[in-house]
Amino acid sequence: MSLFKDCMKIPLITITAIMLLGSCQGDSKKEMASGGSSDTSQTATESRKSDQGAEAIITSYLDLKNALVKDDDKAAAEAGKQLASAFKQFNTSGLKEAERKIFEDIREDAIDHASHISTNAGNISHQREHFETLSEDIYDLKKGVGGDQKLYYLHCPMYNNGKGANWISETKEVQNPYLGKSMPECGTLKEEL
Ligand SMILES: [Cu+2]
Repeated sequence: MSLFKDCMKIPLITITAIMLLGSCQGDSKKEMASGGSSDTSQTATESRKSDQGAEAIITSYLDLKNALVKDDDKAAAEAGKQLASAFKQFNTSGLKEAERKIFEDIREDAIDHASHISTNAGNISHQREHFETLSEDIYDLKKGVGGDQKLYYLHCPMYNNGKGANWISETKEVQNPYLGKSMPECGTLKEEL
């Protein structure tokens, strides 16, 4: 981690460090291809890269949410798999120190929930249990790490015997992922993100 911190100040070494770490070879090749760039454009590349990572996470989460809206456990499992891998592939080197800390706090938990969802086709109620906590992780991610996409934080008062639960949506219109087709319009807007 401290390696990353130092590298933020020295873009050239960032490239070397990423190559040495080996887990991001695709990205480093892209950087090499556009190499010889100034510090400014290097920084732009870094931040664009992390935006794309967050975008992949949000897109997979929304796919998962929409699968649950349709009571489609198989599509939910597939989206859960995509979501876990988006979290694994997220490159934190473009994040500020505080953002990276928030992300690292979320990552393991989110991968765990997404993985359970991916292995529980045929048990949509269990997928929804994991989706509830996962939604809080995505909320924290959106708040802490950002991303440009306009999102809505919605609340279902009825889920889990009236305990209630929240989710993130790309639309203001309520399409409930917890109750699915049985009560698609149950819910209220809590916050615009
Ligand atoms: Cu589970």
